[in-house]
Parts: sequence; structure tokens; C-alpha cells
Amino acid sequence: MNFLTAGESHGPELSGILTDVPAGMKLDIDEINDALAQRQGGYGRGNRQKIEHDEVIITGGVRHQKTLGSPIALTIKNRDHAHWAAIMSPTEPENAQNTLRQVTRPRPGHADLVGGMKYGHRDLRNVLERSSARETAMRVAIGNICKQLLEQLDISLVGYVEAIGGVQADLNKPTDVKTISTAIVKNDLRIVDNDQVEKIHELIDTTKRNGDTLGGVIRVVANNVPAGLGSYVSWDTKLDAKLAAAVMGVNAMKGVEIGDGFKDAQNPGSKVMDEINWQQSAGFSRDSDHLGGFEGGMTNGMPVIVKAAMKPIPTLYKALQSADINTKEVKKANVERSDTTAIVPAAIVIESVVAIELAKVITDTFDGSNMARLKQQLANYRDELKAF
Ligand code: EPS
Repeated sequence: MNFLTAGESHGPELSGILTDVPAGMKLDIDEINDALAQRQGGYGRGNRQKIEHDEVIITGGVRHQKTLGSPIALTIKNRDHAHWAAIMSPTEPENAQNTLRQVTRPRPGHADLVGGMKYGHRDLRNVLERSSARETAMRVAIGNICKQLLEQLDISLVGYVEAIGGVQADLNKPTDVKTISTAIVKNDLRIVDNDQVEKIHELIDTTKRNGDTLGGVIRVVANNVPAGLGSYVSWDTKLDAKLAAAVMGVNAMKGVEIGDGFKDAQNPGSKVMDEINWQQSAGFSRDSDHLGGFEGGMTNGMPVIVKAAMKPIPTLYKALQSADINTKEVKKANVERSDTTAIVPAAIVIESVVAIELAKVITDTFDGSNMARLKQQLANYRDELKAF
């Protein structure tokens, strides 16, 4: 299984191709669109989301709501393109009108400057259009297909917001996907602890008034992931490493943690290892999950727990210092319309990329050509694990 996305933030549309989804899998398009709507929401979003109404169009790989085993091709229209049609036209040659709104004062923290240096772009719009987190809409659509695949294999997962700015919104660290999913839809912050909503709204409002931005921490939990996915035998077969790469591949992420990661580094081994238990009904299990469901780069049957640290959005209305790439004059960075925080949508994006990696490892480990066969293989494998 693999995927590719293309498209600029204000270009005509986003495109995606996902390969090697098993044939015969039931695909619910409404569920993809629901995930896309969730990604558009959340307190702290900017005005762009009032323009967009993300809906996926499937143009290949699916027939009568069932996958064919062939590449799944998807598109999502950028409604805002209507306002950028000339500037972002893929076909018109450059002229005085369609080269307006050039970006020459790179925003610190964005790809603007380094992207321009690397690709030789003198209009940094050529960089920011692709480095924009708009692209994550397609990763959510692809991730939702993978999530549906996992759900049909009885694996569930959810991504949510653990902290915004410095405010912790999850003191209990739940490991049950259902519990988390029920709690986070009760507010527009995707947090478990509803009591923190008001405080965080105020924090976001004040930050916005100050022309500033906020980051936060995202936590993803996956349940019923069978033991033994990934492998200890080589560095590049470890599934936790692949998850970390996928998470770091999401815009604005600056840290990844598996389980209690950084806290584990401060504790003695006796407080970190998850002691082994065995029961007739379930086979081997653990009494705790400090290691986030991973040992030796392999899942160990406990809930998979992945965390991500997101830096604040680099576009500040109270612009930071920059230097013009043409005049070399040191002055304020370009100000582009932006969000105050995108931590809520980012939680769905991180959930999506974790879903993609889990679906990938499963379809690579077992024969992923046909859904019924895959289901049967996984059921047999689970029985085998229980009897070990
Ligand atoms: C983004 C800037 C904003 C965000 C955008 C990401 O877009 P615009 O420049 O059009 O206001 O809204 O995110 C999305 C469009 C989206 O769908 O998530 C950026 O610079 O990364």
C-alpha cells in the first residue's frame, strides 16, 4: 500500500492516489466526507474554512461502493481557487496581472525561505502554496479509507487534543477508543476534559487578539491492534519508526512520542516496563502500557499510543522579522491569512497518518489482495497468538 498527493492550496484541486487497498472492501463515502468536515472545524480556525466545503470525488478504484483492488483516485476541490484562478492558473503564461500577490518576505517557521533557496523560486508563493497544510485534507481522505479498512478488521483508533498552548486537557490519559471518541465530540476543541473548554477558548481568543498563534499536543490511541506488526530484525522494519516518520511528515510537527516516551527516560526500569500477564481467555497481556503498545519495534497487543507535538502556526498577524529576498531589506514578514491554532484539525490529520501506517503494515504482512481473505487471515493469526 502506498499513496501520493498533489495540489496547491489555492490551485484548482487536491489529488490523491492510494494503491493496494484490498478488493471487496465496503467504502462509505459519507464517512470520508465526515472526517473532512471534522478537519475543517475546531475553535481557532481562520476564514478560509468559511469558503471551503471539502468533499471527496472518487474517480478510480471503487465501483458500487466497493473497492476493486486497483488504485483509488481521489480529488477534493479548492473552492477558494475561484479567487485565485488567474494567479494560480496552471496553463496561462506569466503576465503582469497573474503575478500579483508575490511573496518576497519569507515567514519565519514556514518553508518559504529555504524552499525558495532550494528550488530557486523568486516568488515564495510557489513554496507556500504546496507547503500549506491544505494538503492534509487529502491525507485525511486517504487516512479515512485506511480507518474504514481497520474498522472492518476490528481495529479502532482516534486522535484527539491533549494540550493547547500550555493548558493540559487530558489528565486521565484514557486508552479506550470508544470512551475518548464519545468525550471529544462534546466540544469544539476535540478534548476529553470538557471542564477546560472555557479556559482554552479564552486563551485562543486572547492569542488571536494579540496577533499570535498556538500549538499543542495530540494523542492517538489505537485498540485491538494484534501483536507482532512490524519487526525487530532491521531498523527499517520497525513499525514505531514508521509511525514516527509519518507523524513528523505532518505540517508543523516538532516531536513524536510513543507511549510515555520522554517520561520513561526519567524513570527507573522497574517503573517503565509493562509486566507480562497470561490468562486462559486472552493469552498474553500486560498490566500497564508505558511503552505505548510497542516492544522491539513491534506491536505487543496493548493499545498503541502515539503523541505529537505541534509548533504554533508560523503565520503571525503581528508579523515577525524577516528580510526581503529582492531588496535584502530587513523588515516584517509577509502576512498571509491564517488560523490562530490548527491543533484540532491536526489531531484528525495525525489520526489519519497513523491509520495509513497501520493499514499499510497489515496489508503488507498478510495477503492484502482480497478483503474476505484478509479478514480470515487476521482472524487465524489472532487465534494463533491467543494459543501461543
Ligand atoms: C495555511 C493557511 C490558511 C489555512 C490553510 C493552511 O490558508 P489561507 O492561506 O488560504 O488562508 O486555512 O489550511 C487550509 C486551507 C486547510 O484546508 O486546512 C497555511 O499556510 O498552511
